Amino acid sequence: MVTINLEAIIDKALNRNTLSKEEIKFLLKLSDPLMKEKVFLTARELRNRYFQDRVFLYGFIYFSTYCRNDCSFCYYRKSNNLCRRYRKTAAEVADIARALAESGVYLIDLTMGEDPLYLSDSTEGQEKLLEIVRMVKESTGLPVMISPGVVAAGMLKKLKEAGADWYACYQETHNRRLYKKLRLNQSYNERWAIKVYAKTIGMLVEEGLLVGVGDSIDDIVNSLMEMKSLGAEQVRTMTFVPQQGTPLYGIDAPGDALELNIIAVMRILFPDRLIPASLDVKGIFGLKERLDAGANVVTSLIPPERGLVGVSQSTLDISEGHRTVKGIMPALQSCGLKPATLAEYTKWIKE
Ligand code: SAM
Ligand code: MD0
Ligand code: SF4
Repeated sequence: MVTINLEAIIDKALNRNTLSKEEIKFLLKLSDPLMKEKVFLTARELRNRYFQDRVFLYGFIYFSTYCRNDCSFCYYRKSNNLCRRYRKTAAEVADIARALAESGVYLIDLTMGEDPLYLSDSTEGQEKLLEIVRMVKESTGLPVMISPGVVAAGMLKKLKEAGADWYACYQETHNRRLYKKLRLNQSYNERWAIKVYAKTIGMLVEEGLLVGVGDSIDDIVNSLMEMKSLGAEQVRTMTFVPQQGTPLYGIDAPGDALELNIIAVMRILFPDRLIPASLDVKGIFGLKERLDAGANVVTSLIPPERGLVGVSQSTLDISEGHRTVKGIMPALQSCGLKPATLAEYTKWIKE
């Protein structure tokens, strides 16, 4: 039997030697605080090697909460009557994006439910979506990420031409059986293929993993391998937050210890990639621990008083203005980190 030794794994990680699946599992399962701290310290050391003390800040605009899908974990699934739906106009979105840009973010994440208005075969609807991207690009000049769900290849190309640099579309799990229970009636292959296509047309891609929804440690290791094969520039994980009015509301809310271990393991496996610390899981309160685990992007910055919501935490910390550049500064400082400049960010995404 091979015994696994933490010091040896850390040594391998720092020297960028490939970890075995058993070693990755060992790290993911750690619960001893001292051992975990050693892993997080390693993650921070690797982050520092590639990014120094700089983090990237992303503004988040959930511009339409209409959706044709019924994902079992999501508050905005079409059959949930409890959620308030809205659709912002292109002018409103551009105005919010401008204000976000002025506040100091350097990427605008344009997220929507799979809104039939924009994703049906109608050219008119598609044109409206393209117009939003164009206007945001024009009014901010910033890198733009789109999170529209699965779109047709032709439409993705047009979205890129309209100004989208990034395509975010999370598989949630790479276990096909579990996927079926999460993304009900949605094709696994189609969701995967459109990300592979996005890479071929030169878009940057973000892949993501949802944890605490029936996934095993083996599933997580498998996901990390799949993420590697995709070559995503940004990789994320988020803990499942149970949502009222949805099928998975009743399951026990998972703690986020596993998410933190995964962030650290992602940093070890993908040291030079972007890894978000999302404000959408535990709000401002959860930021420091995610950064301390090795994340280097703060996502889900949402301006107050604009009638905007988050995804898994639809209201948490928004109206208080905590999910703003100003609101997160104390947490960044307490981690010894500072916002990068836009020039540093654009340099990174062009490399
Ligand atoms: N509708 C698009 C899609 O599904 O790809 C884009 C937005 S979707 C709301 C963005 C992501 O939020 C999902 O892929 C999922 O990972 C995450 N999410 C949604 N509901 C969540 C929940 N209850 N807990 C944690 N993450 C959640
Ligand atoms: C986030 N709430 O960054 C957002 C969302 C979609 N691209 C991102 C999940 O946490
Ligand atoms: Fe719709 Fe996205 Fe929610 Fe699924 S995760 S129900 S596609 S908004």
